[in-house]
Amino acid sequence: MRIDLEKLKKEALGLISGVKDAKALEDLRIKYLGRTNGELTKLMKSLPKMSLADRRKFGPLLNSLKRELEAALENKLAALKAQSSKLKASIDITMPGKKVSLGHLHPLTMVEKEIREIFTALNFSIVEGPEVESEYYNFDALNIPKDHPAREMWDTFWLRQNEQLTNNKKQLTKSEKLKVNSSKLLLRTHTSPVQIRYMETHQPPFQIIVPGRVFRYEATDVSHETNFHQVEGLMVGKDINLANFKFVIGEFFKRLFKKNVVIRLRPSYFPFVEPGLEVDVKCVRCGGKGCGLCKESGWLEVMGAGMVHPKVFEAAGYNPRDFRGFAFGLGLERIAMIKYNIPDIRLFYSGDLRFIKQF
Ligand code: YSA
Repeated sequence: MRIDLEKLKKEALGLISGVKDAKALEDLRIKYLGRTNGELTKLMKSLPKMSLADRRKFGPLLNSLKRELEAALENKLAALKAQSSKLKASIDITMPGKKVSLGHLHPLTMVEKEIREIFTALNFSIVEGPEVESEYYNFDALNIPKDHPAREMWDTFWLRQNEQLTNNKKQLTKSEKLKVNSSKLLLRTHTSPVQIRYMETHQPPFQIIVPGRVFRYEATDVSHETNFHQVEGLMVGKDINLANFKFVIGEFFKRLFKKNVVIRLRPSYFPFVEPGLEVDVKCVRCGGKGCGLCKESGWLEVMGAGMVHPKVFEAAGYNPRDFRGFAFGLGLERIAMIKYNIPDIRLFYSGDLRFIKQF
């Protein structure tokens, strides 16, 4: 009995002193001094069954252990309370909180989103196409024949010949074989191949835009990247003409730059349009007087465009006598640079947070 009491005392005092919170302390009180099942309580309850000699011996010992445990519990509770109020006092609730910086969209994503919204409001549908493209769609079907000097306008990243495509040739139809034969794979150099892909499977009238990533094997500088984005536009119907084009892009630029914009169309050459055009807008910063943004010219070059070439309609399976249409292609980075006054295209992909956080 003597040994048991010593062990109980040592164990209980050890546990009480190691306790970290009031709840655990209360659990210990119940474990040892709980009214029905407390370990010490049970020993005290067994006193009446003991012999007189044992009662005289153990009664005082049990009582003194009970007082000792009660005192230890009380002291520990006081210590825990003091500790928690000290902790509370060290939190200064008048201090300003830490600023949580929220993420946001990349400026290119913001401009692309805005362009999508504007054209959707003008009743255009949004279409996408593959980034790995065949030579057929990227060049041939767009009236850019092999070995034609015009092809040099688009410096190309070529991919290794796709063996699967050539192995499967036997199962292809005659017209599919024709495409595959001329189809080395490449990273598309512009979004124009989606014009052909869309017309192959849809009948006019329709109007679409095609936002997407394009790739060019060329040196980078302030206005050129090897990996950039374009937005293609295509509207085809029975009697679409350049006046329709002028209205649509006039409306587009007015909504994008949130002011009236003066547009200038200049003759240009792209093999997939006739006539071909270059579109300029009067400098949105200086209003045409000449500044750093427009390189003192008063005008900003914003897109290539034109009336769809009959050969492109033919390649897509249309009779060119039946339909007319306009097409255009703009560089997303260049538009974002004008809109946000960004001096160097390479900033978009620099990952520099000082740049990104400004938007
Ligand atoms: C023209 C007529 C159409 O009917 C339809 C589309 C086009 C556009 C044509 N497919 C094209 O790619 N023309 S382009 O070579 O002059 O590029 C279009 C736009 O992409 C340019 O006006 C420019 O804003 C942007 N761009 C071209 N090369 C770039 C570039 N942006 C960044 N880095 C480059 N390396």
